[in-house]
Amino acid sequence: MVKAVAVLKSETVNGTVFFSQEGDGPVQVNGELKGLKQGLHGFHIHEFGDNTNGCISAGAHFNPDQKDHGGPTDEERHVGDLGNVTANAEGVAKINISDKLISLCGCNSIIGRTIVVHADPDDLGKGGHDLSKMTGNAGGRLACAVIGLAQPN
Ligand SMILES: [Cu+2]
Ligand SMILES: [Zn+2]
Repeated sequence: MVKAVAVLKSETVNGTVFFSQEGDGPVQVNGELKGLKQGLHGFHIHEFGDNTNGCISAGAHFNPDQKDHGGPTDEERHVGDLGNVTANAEGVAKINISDKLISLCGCNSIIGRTIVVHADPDDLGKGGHDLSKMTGNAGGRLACAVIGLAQPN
C-alpha cells in the first residue's frame, strides 16, 4: 500500500486530500475541501510540484501521453483529469474518487505534482469553448498543494 497526501490552503479554500493505492490497482482519492462556492469545481493533477508563483507555476494538466483534455471516464483524457468536485450549500466538497489512470508509482505517478481545485466547473472537454479540449474551461486556480508521500502504516 502506498499513501500520499496534499494539504490545500488559500485565502478562501482549505482542506486535505488523501491518496492510497494497493499494488497496480486504482488510486483512491478521499478528503474534504471547505470554502468553495456551491456547485461543481474542476479538480486536476497539474504537471509540476512547483508553487513558487502560487498555483500558476504548477503548469498544465499532467499529460504524459499527449492527449486532449477529457473527463475521468473518457478514453481521451489527460492522466491528471479527475473531473469535478461538488460543493454543497455550506461550501463543503466531500471527495470520494477512484481513478484507474493516476498512480502513486511509475510513469503516471502523481507524487511531487500538484493538485488544483478551480473556480468553475470542468466541462470535461465537451463545452465547445476554445479551452474545453485543453483545460475544460475550469477558470482560475482557487487552491493547490504539492502531493507528497505519507506514512503507509
Ligand atoms: Cu486544473
Ligand atoms: Zn486536462
